[in-house]
Amino acid sequence: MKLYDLELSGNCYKVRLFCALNQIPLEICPVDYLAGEHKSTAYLALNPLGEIPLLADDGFLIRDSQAILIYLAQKYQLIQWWPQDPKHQGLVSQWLSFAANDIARGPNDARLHDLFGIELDVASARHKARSCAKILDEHLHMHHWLVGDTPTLADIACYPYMALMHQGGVRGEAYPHLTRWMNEMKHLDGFITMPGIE
Ligand SMILES: N[C@@H](CCC(=O)N[C@@H](CS)C(=O)NCC(=O)O)C(=O)O
Repeated sequence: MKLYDLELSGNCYKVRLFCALNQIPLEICPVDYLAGEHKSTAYLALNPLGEIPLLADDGFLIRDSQAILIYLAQKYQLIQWWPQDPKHQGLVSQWLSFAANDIARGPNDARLHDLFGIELDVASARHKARSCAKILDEHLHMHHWLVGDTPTLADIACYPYMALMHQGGVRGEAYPHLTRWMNEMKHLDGFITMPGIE
């Protein structure tokens, strides 16, 4: 399986982390982001959205980090990560959506502005980042993992950009339960890191 990847991308890191935690072999195919390779005709033929990550599995192409996580969990029957009962699966999906929407427009956007110089409303992004941190902190005050008693795809999808939030000018210290959870993620067997996550 080939992952079209950028080392500095938290979305790509979600896939790399999940594969590392589950010993899923992955061929990393670095995309030259600065040169705009993800907008080249050849790449757009693979992913018309011009985004990474993209997973290629024996001719089957799938984009979007959340969708890739579900595909891998289902393919390898890692049902502890992607519970099959409706309520737990619904709750995991709820956090996958939170990662793809709220976290993307909050800590992810603030980091894009500060680290990569992308022009956007950074005050709004930081405000949304703090809101994400507060929501997660309150949830993790009452729950050890985001859903159920063990880590799931919900934790994998939400973790990277929360752990990178400081690169968008929002510190995590004010959120003790979020900090506890982020530390526990680092202690999972097989955990790998990425630049920006100490
Ligand atoms: N919802 C997608 C978002 C992917 C995404 O925005 N990727 C960024 C890199 S982290 C990208 O390729 N941006 C290029 C662009 O939007 O033009 C996911 O979760 O994978």
